[in-house]
Amino acid sequence: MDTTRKRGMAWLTLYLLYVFWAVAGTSARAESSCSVPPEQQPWINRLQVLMETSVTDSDFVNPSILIAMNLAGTYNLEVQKLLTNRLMASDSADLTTGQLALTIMALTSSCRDPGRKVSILQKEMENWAPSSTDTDASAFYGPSVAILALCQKNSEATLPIAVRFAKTLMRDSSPFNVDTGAVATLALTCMYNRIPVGSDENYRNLFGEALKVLVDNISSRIKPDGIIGDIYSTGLAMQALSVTPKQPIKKWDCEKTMDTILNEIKQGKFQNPMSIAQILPTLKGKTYLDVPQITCGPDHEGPPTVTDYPTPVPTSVSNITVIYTINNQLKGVDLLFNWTIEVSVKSGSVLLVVLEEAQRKNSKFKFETKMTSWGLMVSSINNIAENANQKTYWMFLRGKTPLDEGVAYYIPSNYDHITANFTQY
Ligand code: B12
Ligand SMILES: *[C@@H]1O[C@H](CO)[C@@H](O)[C@H](O)[C@H]1NC(C)=O
Ligand SMILES: *[C@@H]1O[C@H](CO)[C@@H](O)[C@H](O)[C@H]1NC(C)=O
Ligand SMILES: *[C@@H]1O[C@H](CO)[C@@H](O)[C@H](O)[C@H]1NC(C)=O
Ligand SMILES: *[C@@H]1O[C@H](CO)[C@@H](O)[C@H](O)[C@H]1NC(C)=O
Repeated sequence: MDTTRKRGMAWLTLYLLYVFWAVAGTSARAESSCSVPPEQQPWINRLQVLMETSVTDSDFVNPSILIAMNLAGTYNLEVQKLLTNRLMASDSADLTTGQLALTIMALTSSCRDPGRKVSILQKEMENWAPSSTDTDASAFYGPSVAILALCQKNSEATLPIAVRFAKTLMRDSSPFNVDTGAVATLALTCMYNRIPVGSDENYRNLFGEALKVLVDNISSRIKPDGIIGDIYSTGLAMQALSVTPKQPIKKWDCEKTMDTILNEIKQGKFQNPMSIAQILPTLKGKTYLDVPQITCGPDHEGPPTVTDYPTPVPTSVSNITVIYTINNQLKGVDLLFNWTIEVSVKSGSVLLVVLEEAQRKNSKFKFETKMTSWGLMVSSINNIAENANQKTYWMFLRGKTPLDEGVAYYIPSNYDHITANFTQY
C-alpha cells in the first residue's frame, strides 16, 4: 500500500515536472536557450542606433524597421512616430502583397489600427495563386508574410487561405530558399498555434506536416559554424527554429549560431539597416510572432548609453584595380554582349563606385538602379532591364560565387573580378 502511494507520488512529481518543462519550453525558449551575453549588449545597441538613424536620411518607408524597433524597444521616439505616420498614410494600392503585409504588422506593432488594409490583403490572398510553371521558392516570400499578418489579425478567417497556401507550398519542387522557408515557418506556426479548439484534426495535421518539411529543410542548411543559409538569412531562420512546434531532424545549436553572428557583427557585416531589421528581433529574444503582444506605453527605455563606438579601420588612400564584366547571353539574339573593363577606384570603395567609374569610362557600361528596402538594386545594364514577369535580373558574382550583398554595400578587393550576369530565377 505504502509503495503504491509512493509510486503514485513519483508519477505525480514526474507529471508536474513534465508540465513545467513543456510550459517553460514553449514560452521562454527564445530567451533562455541562447541570448546575447550582457557584455556583448553594446554591440547590439549600436546596431539598433544605426538602424534607427538610417530612417531620417532615407525617403524609403521601410515597415520592417518599425517592426524591429517596436520588438526591441524603441530608442528614438521621433523616428517611431515618423515611420508610423508615414505607414498609416500609405496607399495599399501602391504596395506589393508582401509590403502591404509588413505594413500591417508594423502598424500593429505600434498599436495602431491598420483598418481597411487588412481586408484588402485578405482579398489579395484569396485570389492568390503562384504561376503554375517554374515557381521559384522565393515567390512564396511575400505570400508567407501575408499569411503571418492575416493570422495575427484574424486567424479564423485566414484558415482556408492558409490551407491552400500550405498545400501549394508542399507541392512546390523548386530549390529550397532559407529566407522564404523561415518566413513560411513563422506564418504556419502562427496558424498552428491558433487552430480553434474543437476544429477538425486535419488542420493540425496539414500545418504540422508542412512545418516538419520546412523545419527539416532549414536545419539541413545549418553550416558547421552555425550559420543557417547565409549570414543574412540566419536571423529569420533563428526566429523560425525558436518557435516551431516541430523539432528538426538535425539538432540546432543556438549558442553556436549566436556566437558566429556576434562575430560577424563585430566584423561590420551588418551595416545595411534592413539586415539589422531582420537580425535584431532574434538578438533581443523576440520573434515576429510577438508583434500582437507588444504593449505601447508612454514609458520607454530611451537611448542606450553607448559612447565607445568602435571606429572603422582607416582605409588607405591608395587605389585598387577591379575587373568588371557585364554579360548578357539571355535576351535578344542581336543584343548579346560579354564585355570586360578594368577600373581603378579608391581602396575601400563600394562596388557601386566601380560601376560608376566603368560607366564614365565607357558608355556601354551604363546602368540604372532602383530603391528598395535593402538599398539600391541594379535594375538595368546597357539597356537590358530586369523583368519580374520574365523572372530576369542582373546577378552579381565575384569570380564564380554570387555576392551576398548589393552593390551599395559590397567592398571589392584589389584585382577582384566582378561579373554582372543577366539571368533568371
Ligand atoms: C526574392 C529575392 C530576390 C529576387 C527579387 C525579385 C523578385 N521579384 O522576387 C531576385 C532574384 C531578383 C534577387 C536578387 C538579388 N538578391 Co535577393 N532576395 C530575395 C528574398 C529571398 C526575398 C525578397 C522579398 O521578396 N521580400 C518581400 C518584399 C515584401 O520586400 P521588398 O523589400 O519589397 O522586396 C524587394 C527587395 O527585397 C528586392 N531585393 C531582393 N534582393 C535584393 C538584394 C539587394 C542587394 C537589394 C538592394 C534589393 C533586393 O527585391 C524584392 C522585390 O522587389 C530576400 C530574402 C530576405 N531576407 O529579404 C533576398 C535578399 C534580399 N537578396 C539578397 C541578395 C544578396 C541578392 C543579390 C545581390 C544576389 C546576387 N548575387 O546578385 C541580387 C540583387 C543584385 C542586383 N541586381 O542589384 C540578400 C541581401 C543581403 C544583403 N545584406 O544585402 C537577401 C537577404 C538574401 C540572403 N539571405 O542573402 N533577390
Ligand atoms: C525539403 O522539402 C522537400 C519538399 O519541398 C521535401 O521533399 C524534402 O524531403 C525536404 N528536405 C529535407 C532535408 O527535409
Ligand atoms: C565572357 O567573358 C569572360 C571574360 O572575358 C570569359 O571568361 C567568359 O567565358 C565569357 N563568357 C561567354 C559566355 O562568352
Ligand atoms: C583612383 O580612383 C579614382 C576613383 O575612385 C579615380 O578617379 C582616379 O583616376 C584613380 N587614380 C588613378 C591613379 O588611377
Ligand atoms: C549567366 O547567365 C546565363 C543565362 O542565364 C547562364 O546560362 C549562366 O550559367 C550564367 N553564368 C553564371 C556564372 O552564373
